[in-house]
Amino acid sequence: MKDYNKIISNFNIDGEVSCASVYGDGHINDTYYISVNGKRYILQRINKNVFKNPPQIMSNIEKITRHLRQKIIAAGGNPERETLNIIYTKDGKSYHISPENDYYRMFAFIMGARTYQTVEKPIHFYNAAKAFGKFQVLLSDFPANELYEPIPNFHNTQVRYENLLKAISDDKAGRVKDVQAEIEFALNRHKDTDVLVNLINSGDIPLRVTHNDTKYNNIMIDDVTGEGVCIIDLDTVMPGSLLYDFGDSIRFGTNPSAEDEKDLSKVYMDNVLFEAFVKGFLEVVGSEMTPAEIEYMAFSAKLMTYECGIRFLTDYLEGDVYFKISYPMQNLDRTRTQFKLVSDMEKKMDYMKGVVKRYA
Ligand code: ADP
Ligand code: GN1
Ligand code: MG
Repeated sequence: MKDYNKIISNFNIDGEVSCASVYGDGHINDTYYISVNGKRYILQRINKNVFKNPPQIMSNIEKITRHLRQKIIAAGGNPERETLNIIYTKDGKSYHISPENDYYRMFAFIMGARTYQTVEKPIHFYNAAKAFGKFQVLLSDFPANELYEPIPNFHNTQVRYENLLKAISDDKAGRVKDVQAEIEFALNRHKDTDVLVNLINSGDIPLRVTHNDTKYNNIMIDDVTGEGVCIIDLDTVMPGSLLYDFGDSIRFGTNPSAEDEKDLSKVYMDNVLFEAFVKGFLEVVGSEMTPAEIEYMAFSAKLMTYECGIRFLTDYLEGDVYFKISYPMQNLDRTRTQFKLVSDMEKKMDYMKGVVKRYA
């Protein structure tokens, strides 16, 4: 058990911890729910293996939340709920370094809302699409050159593919022999890795300031209204394609089962949820999107799912060094769900393109 009091004594809040527990289902940081003097907070230990330079990501988050806060106030919204609020340390920093050299940060807990691991109602997913779209619009005038790139090539699918090839040839964990079918699935789709990278390099698809990790458990859904209240997990906000955000939302949210579901018959892309998200997203950002962005929306859903599958497979082959796991084969189960979703989307690609066309 952590000495929460010792950690939080460095932050600008008074009182003793009355309740604390490990919290959430993120794959990266260690997250804790903390209650102090009746007020609730999120405490996080930043994953230093993933984020090599925590002060840089905190600098990004300070700037982004400041920008969002101003915009939310100007629009008459509630900045305490509609964006993350950093709790600063007593010496005015956005993070605290412990004697063990761990980086901790705190946020005000967003009340009256929650995250979900799967979509309970299509309307929630439609609302999430609008909120992710709004996030995009609010950051459209953010100066991208002020942001550090927390993880270079984060959604460069070519680089992700090269990392997979290296993991296969290194075979560090001796697992290559057990995953031939998954490797073959990934290699067979090699050509897809070039598509968005080439369109971005040629300037046909613009770089914007994007979230880059728009899974459904990175948005707080209001308990009463069902609206998407706040986009959280801002660690990977950096220049990227809007299609990364659209595609990753579809990858995670349209699957009615868990990301590590073992029964693959339960894993598919739900058409109703796809349509709900497309509708909401296009309603908010459609008018700002270029024709190429719209054209590649359906493809981006498949690509982001494929890329995520490649990342899980790479991590499995490297011995589970990146994503948190709670049992030994979890990264392989995650790989299989992603590849099942890719197959399903391949079958539904014409349908998906038709839906985009209908709402664009
Ligand atoms: P990770 O990077 O590991 O995914 P997140 O920042 O997404 O970590 O946080 C993990 C979970 O903690 C979220 O899915 C959400 O349920 C919860 N959470 C994070 N920030 C807040 C907040 N400010 N208020 C309430 N819950 C939060
Ligand atoms: C991680 O942190 P979390 O759980 O929201 C990962 C995403 C993956 C996702 C797969 C920084 O997101 O890129 O798509 O797992 N975040 C990072 O579920 O690598
Ligand atoms: Mg998260």
